[in-house]
Amino acid sequence: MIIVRMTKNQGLLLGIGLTLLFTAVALATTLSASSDVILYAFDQNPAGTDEGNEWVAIHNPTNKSVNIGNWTFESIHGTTAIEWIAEGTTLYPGAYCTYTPFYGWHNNSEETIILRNAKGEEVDRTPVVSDSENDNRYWIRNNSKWTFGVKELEKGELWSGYAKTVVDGDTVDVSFNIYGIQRVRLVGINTPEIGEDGYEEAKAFVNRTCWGEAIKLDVDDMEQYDPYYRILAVVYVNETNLNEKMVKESYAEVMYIPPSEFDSREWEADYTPSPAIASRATNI
Ligand SMILES: [Ca+2]
Ligand SMILES: [Ca+2]
Ligand SMILES: [Ca+2]
Ligand SMILES: [Ca+2]
Repeated sequence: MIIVRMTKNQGLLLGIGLTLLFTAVALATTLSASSDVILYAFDQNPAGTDEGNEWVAIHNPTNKSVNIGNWTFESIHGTTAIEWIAEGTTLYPGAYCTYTPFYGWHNNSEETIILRNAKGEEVDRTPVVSDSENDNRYWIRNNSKWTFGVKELEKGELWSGYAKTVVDGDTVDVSFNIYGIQRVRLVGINTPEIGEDGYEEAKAFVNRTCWGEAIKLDVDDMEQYDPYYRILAVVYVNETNLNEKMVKESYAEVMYIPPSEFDSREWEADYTPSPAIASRATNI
């Protein structure tokens, strides 16, 4: 099953299906077989529950499309050994593809992923690595070396994904095409913690608004990650700034922590900029 863009109903299929997200996918036309596709990144211990959130990303760094139909991923130590890529799947030049089964398939210690082509020949394999950190950090290939951490994201971009799981009123697990599933903290706001008044309401509102929806992320270019390695971003659902809406509808309070690309104080209805800020604004 290939899901490029999901509606809410299709989102329900998440629990029973496999998910493939592509930057570029099409049925095969004239394709060359190639073994230049590489394993790019994977998270064997994603933030929170591992089942359904462990991901592996592959990349086609060449200038030729590659038919990756019937290719397989093999995890050496995980409970599930082999998974197939759907027939007729093409990885365009420069494209990335993330693969996320709905069950656990990566051990957190001493795991290896092997990529094989349709003939069963090994195309690439990761080193044997462990991840005891229950957060967004993952193993990623930098040139020929694998390193552990998070990647600095290209600035000024809007990132497309879909909201896979709403963790609470200000935290959402988002599925990306390049970096798998990432925990995203809605920047500039704060919602009640579990057990506090308003917690359920805020979480339910985010669930209603964006669960299973295609969303866009405007990552905070002044501070891309918080201390827990969550991506700091404004979430857009159908062009609406969800962070701002949470404040306007009283589900969240403003929590402005500079440096930040976004001054969330402006989202409050009664916000008036100080004279100094106002005069600076007119000079821009
Ligand atoms: Ca985990
Ligand atoms: Ca991790
Ligand atoms: Ca795991
Ligand atoms: Ca930005």
